[in-house]
Amino acid sequence: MLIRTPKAWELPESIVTPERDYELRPRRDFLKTLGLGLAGAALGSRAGLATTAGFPSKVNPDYRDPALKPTPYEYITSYNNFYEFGMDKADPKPNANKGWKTEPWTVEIAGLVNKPIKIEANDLVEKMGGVEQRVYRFRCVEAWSMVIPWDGFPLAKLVAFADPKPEARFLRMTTFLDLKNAPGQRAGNLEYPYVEGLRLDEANHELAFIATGIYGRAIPNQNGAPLRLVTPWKYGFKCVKSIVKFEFVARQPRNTWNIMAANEYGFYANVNPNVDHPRWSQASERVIGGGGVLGSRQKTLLFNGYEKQVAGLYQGLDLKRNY
Ligand SMILES: Nc1nc2c(c(=O)[nH]1)N[C@H]1C(S)=C(S)[C@@H](COP(=O)(O)O)O[C@H]1N2
Ligand SMILES: [Mo]
Repeated sequence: MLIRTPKAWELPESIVTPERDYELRPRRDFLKTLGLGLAGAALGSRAGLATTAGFPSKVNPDYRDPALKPTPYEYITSYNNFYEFGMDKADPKPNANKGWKTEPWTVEIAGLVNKPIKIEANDLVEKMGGVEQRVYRFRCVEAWSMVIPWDGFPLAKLVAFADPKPEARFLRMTTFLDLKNAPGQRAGNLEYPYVEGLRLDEANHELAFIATGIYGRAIPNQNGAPLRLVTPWKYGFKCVKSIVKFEFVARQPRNTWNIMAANEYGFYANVNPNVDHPRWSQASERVIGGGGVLGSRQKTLLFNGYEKQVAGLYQGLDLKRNY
């Protein structure tokens, strides 16, 4: 039997087990966060929170399944994957709030489009007609999940705004590069900048969303301020954070985790309980914040519960090969 030495950037197998993953330390803080609600909108302008345009957001009832119980705000904003700011779940919150500025923030729309533009994130939100709130399931490839009330706008609006040329078939999204403020980039724990991609029909799907907020407040730095992708039927690594560039391209782009380990992370990243990760099962998931500190477990659903909406995108595609 071959014994592999995991590389520094690889996800350790221990993170998919329900052991002592959710540290006991932040538990105290959860008690302080009850009753955010109404104060939310005003908090948007506080230091560390960016892209305040569009708030207060309005709930879109079409994307709010009453069966879903949102994960407490404190878990969503302190249990993070954002390797630019460190590899532990607790790293991004402190490290992304030590002087890294996410406002103002320039976003570039480029590539095969009729309307290339460089625009400030708040101005982009205004052009998109403000923000709405949707409650989505969130499933990380590491087999944990949350339910997140996102504020933002449909990605399809940005695509329409860009007015892609007929040759554009994919959308490539790139995160910032800032060696001074991002210790993970200095350490080179992944190849940077972080990039992700979608087919254009995926980008235009009604569920694909650009989040600028959580729970009605501007999105915190650690969650990908000022704007990040949300594709709820795909594994979390698809949801590229702190985007600086939307580039319309003709050919399928590479994505960061696929570059790091192509046999473990594909382009599609569709949530699929029937296709295991080479090193762990994807059949079930640990619910963060559910049932005590360690979370309860539940079965993982095909396309993360959005099969009815998205299965049509993948008709005829071998989901085992196209993981
Ligand atoms: N730029 C960037 N985007 C990223 C990541 C990252 O390390 N860098 N991690 C991804 C992974 S693996 C997950 S699970 C989600 C986590 O989002 P959250 O911290 O808001 O829950 O962000 C994704 N987007
Ligand atoms: Mo993830």
